[in-house]
Amino acid sequence: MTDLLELESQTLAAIDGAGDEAALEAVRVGALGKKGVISALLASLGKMSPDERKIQGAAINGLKDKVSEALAARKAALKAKAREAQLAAEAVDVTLPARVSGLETGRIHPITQVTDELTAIFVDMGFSIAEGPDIESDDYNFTKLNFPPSHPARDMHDTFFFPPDASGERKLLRTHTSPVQVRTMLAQKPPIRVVCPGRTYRSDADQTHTPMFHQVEGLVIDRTANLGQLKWVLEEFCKAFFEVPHVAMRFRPSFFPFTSPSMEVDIQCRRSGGEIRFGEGEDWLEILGCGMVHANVLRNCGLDPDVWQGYAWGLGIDRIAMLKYGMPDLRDFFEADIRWLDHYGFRPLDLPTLAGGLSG
Ligand code: 2U9
Repeated sequence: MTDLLELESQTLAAIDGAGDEAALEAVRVGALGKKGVISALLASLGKMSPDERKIQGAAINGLKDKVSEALAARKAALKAKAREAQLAAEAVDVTLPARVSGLETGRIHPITQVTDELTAIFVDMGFSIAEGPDIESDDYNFTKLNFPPSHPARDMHDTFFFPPDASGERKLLRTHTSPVQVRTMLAQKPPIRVVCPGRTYRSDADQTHTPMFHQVEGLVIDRTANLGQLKWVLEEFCKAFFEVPHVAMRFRPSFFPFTSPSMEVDIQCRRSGGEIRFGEGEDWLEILGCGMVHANVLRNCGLDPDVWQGYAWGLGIDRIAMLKYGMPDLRDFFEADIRWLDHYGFRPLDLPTLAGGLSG
């Protein structure tokens, strides 16, 4: 009997001391498993006399019941403790401030915004977008565009030339996006309706000029392309871009080697108190150049000028971005100053669409 009491207190103490479910299982196997101490005691009942079995049987079965109950209670307690620990480890502080996404803090550069606005307008009119390399040949940038060999734009002061390569060819940074239209005419059969936005380079730097700037040029080649169509395209463009129902435009005669006749285009505007309004008023503002594609350019690009006509235009993206959004100094565009971008930049998800209003 003393042995049973001793065994009971030892086993219950081991159950109490089991720190986790694995340790508790080890105690259960040691007591009630196939080779466990209490199982062995139960097995010994068969060898006892009936009287002794009656007494010992009650005592051993009583011990077995107590140990089983204690094991079940300890198991439930350990499970509850493990669950509590898991809940504590996985706790989330719902009072913490939410993380601000890049979509809230990032900004679209005004040049990107205005380029997207321009391309949305021309794509809506049925134009395709074409791009080409920034590093060009003298032939595509000048010769095919009817620049005479001595033209001042070829001069070292205006154009960034690379040193001659092994074959003696002197590559350059394109001074306009016109070589993209040359490439398009050489690669595609007319009719052509294409708009070419991109970076351009000239050695020039002041409040309204930077050595790298952006242009968008357009080209239409068709059998009956004419000045009336050019005028309509530019008027529709100006109304959509400046978001006004009417624009008065002035076409002044000008000269470019690649167009004939050539014109510079002004739109009417009103300046008051540092603000500028487009489409009305008493002032004129130059915004682009245009003309009919020169017969020599058509010929240089493989087209018969007796069959095909073309009109083209070009404008500085940086300049019209400054005008539309009131940014006074072009040099700030490329300073990468985050405070400037915060102020003049656009929200990433406010994409320009003609339906939704271009500038959001
Ligand atoms: C081809 C044929 C004709 C593109 C044209 C202009 C007029 C023009 C300037 C505007 C402001 C450049 O950024 S700026 O200084 N551009 O005035 N550009 S017509 O004419 C072309 C182009 C390619 C094959």
